[in-house]
Amino acid sequence: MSEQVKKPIKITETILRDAHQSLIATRMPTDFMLPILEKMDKVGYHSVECWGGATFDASLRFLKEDPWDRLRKIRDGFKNTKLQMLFRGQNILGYRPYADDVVEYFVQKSISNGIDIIRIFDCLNDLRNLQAAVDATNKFKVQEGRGHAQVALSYTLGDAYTLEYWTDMAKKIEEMGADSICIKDMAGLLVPYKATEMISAMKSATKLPIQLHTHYTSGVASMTYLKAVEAGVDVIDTAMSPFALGTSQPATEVMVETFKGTEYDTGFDQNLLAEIADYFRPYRDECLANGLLNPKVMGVDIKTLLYQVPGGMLSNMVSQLKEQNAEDRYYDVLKEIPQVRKDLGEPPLVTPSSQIVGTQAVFNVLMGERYKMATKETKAVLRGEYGQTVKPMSQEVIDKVIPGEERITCRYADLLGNELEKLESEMKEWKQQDEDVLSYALFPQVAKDYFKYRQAQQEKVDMTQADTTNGAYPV
Ligand SMILES: [Mn+2]
Repeated sequence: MSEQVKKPIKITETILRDAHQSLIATRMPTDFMLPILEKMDKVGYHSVECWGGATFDASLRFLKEDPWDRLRKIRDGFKNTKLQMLFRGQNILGYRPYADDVVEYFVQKSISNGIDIIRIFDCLNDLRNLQAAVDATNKFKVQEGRGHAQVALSYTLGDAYTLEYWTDMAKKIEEMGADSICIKDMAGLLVPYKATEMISAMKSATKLPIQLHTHYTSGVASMTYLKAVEAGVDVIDTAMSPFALGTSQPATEVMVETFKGTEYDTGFDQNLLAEIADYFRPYRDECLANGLLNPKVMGVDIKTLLYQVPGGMLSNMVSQLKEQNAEDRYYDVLKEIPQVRKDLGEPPLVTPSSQIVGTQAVFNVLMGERYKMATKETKAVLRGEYGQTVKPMSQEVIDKVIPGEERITCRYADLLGNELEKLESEMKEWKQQDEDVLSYALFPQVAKDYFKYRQAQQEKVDMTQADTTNGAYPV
């Protein structure tokens, strides 16, 4: 027998970002992370995902932490391991499209503060919404000697999403100057044998490394990774066991053990991983005890597979129906979702398209007539402001919701003037570091509240002097 060719599977650890975002609403504080970084740095991870997504918002809003400070501290802790972040294309880490000057500046500051790999996605898979961030990464890679642009495709099911669609996208991503591709399966819809087909097809379409990101929500994720690895995927995303499974990722230790002794052996030290898990486990217990971690999210949610709707979107929908005293319409709304999705050009369901489709479906059902009322966001999607969808949108719905209005076919950001200067002038009284303008750009009110809190801390405001009703914060 010929000697086995070694092809160790690479691992991105998500416990500092997606795992706690998915399980405990992104509440893990920086001070808890820092003592374990030195050990994590010795594992040999391909990268550690630690920033982006909701971490930025939650740091400022709930933890009263500067997200930039978190990034710099994590960078200091990882001497050998690459740091990775998630980036919402033209929406950066926020919820609206930004002008290119803000996108470019954000990328520059992310890299200079410590990020190596930027994973960039768009909720419609409109690659035009990713180009500015990819170009900026490539530009600062040259300047900073660090930076990797990974383009993520939001994985979804539907007529339009054939193997040809995915492989065609892979070729375009290669052409646009990305360093790697991620298949981002936010709802856990990619089942094991489909992963074999998908990864094989992608590998023959592009030379770029391919990373797979999924969630355990529907219960198939570790089997999907096994088939994907056998089909040649280069990197998988996993989370240390105390914050794995459920709505999070498959467990790091389990995947490492699965490939031990095979050509895909990671070579990771299980004893070291066990020491790291020991550090996180008491915190998991604490989160279970204080209710931050709800045991409900740890099970298998098979509705995800039945309705192809991400878990987060279902819980949003339930709370919207509750507010209207219409919980009995749950299944009507579930049935309405595919119709709305079709009307809007069959987009993937990921932030923010998931919320837009879900909310419109609730409106359609509760009003008793389709599109009798349309949300601001539904109108914006129909006007083309979020980008181009894979299938055409319904002309009938366009005529009903935005009659006579002009629709956009260009990239929306091309219509936006530069924004940085205006943002700088709005927040200059609070500015203590260059990065503050970017925090303000993403979350103006939340950032301002944080800046006030920071100032109060620095001025050592005494509890007895603090004007709590007007929002001044004691130390
Ligand atoms: Mn995710």
